[in-house]
Amino acid sequence: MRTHRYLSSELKLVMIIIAGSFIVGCSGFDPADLPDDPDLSVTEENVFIRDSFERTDLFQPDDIHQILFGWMGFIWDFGTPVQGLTGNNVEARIFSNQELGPVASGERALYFFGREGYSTHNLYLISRSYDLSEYNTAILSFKYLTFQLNDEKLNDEYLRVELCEASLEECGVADGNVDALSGALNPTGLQSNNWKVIFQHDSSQDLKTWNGRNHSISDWANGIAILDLRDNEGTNFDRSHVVFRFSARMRDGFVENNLTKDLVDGAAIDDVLGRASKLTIEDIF
Ligand SMILES: [Ca+2]
Ligand SMILES: [Ca+2]
Repeated sequence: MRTHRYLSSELKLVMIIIAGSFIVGCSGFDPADLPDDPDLSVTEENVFIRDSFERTDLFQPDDIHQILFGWMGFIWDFGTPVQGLTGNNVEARIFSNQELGPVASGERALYFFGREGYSTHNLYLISRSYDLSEYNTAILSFKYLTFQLNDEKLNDEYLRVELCEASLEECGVADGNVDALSGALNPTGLQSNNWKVIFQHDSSQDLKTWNGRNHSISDWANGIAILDLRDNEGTNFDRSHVVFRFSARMRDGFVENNLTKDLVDGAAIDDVLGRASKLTIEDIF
């Protein structure tokens, strides 16, 4: 119980500030309302995913790393599972703060980017399937930065977090703990409307001048999504098989698809932390 009280006080700090904004979705979200550095201390028992991307490759050839970091796989919308290195310039790749601008923490962060030249693509980084059936609330926090994902003409560029609200089969992630390279991910399900948006980036926070190299640490925004794990009436949402994903959509990427040039469409994440609590949202408030 001591743990819960401790957790509760931390959560109150964050949740009071963002009261009402996230429980059912992301409408009205304003990253400026969040504390600069949410103090989400953790106990090992309630962490289900944590990744600061302090490594060279998003995925290693063995499955151990994916278990370790909590991801099922990465895929882009042509349905080709990739390791973030062979996606025909539509990729998720870890860069250091020597290669691109400063990261939110440590020395590395994960960047999503598309391909130059008006071919809009979706990129999905998919979590493993988590059994959160013993919990009432889950909180996913992370740092993010987007680069010119503010195409007003198309309103078609974003960084989102989405939750599978149907069966894992219907979401295209049938074998919830098998890595992407095995072919377990199904592009049709991945692009279906079985995924509910639980966070969307604030496009007004995305300066049109950012190019992957000219931002500062303080430009990284706080992202947070809160799941009411009790709220599964009328859906197939199964809290014993919780799968979420980062979903990025963009038109372009690096200029001339050259990693040493400016990033004119992209999104970056760092410090991903998912925690589950037995407290209900009412308890927390
Ligand atoms: Ca990092
Ligand atoms: Ca753009």
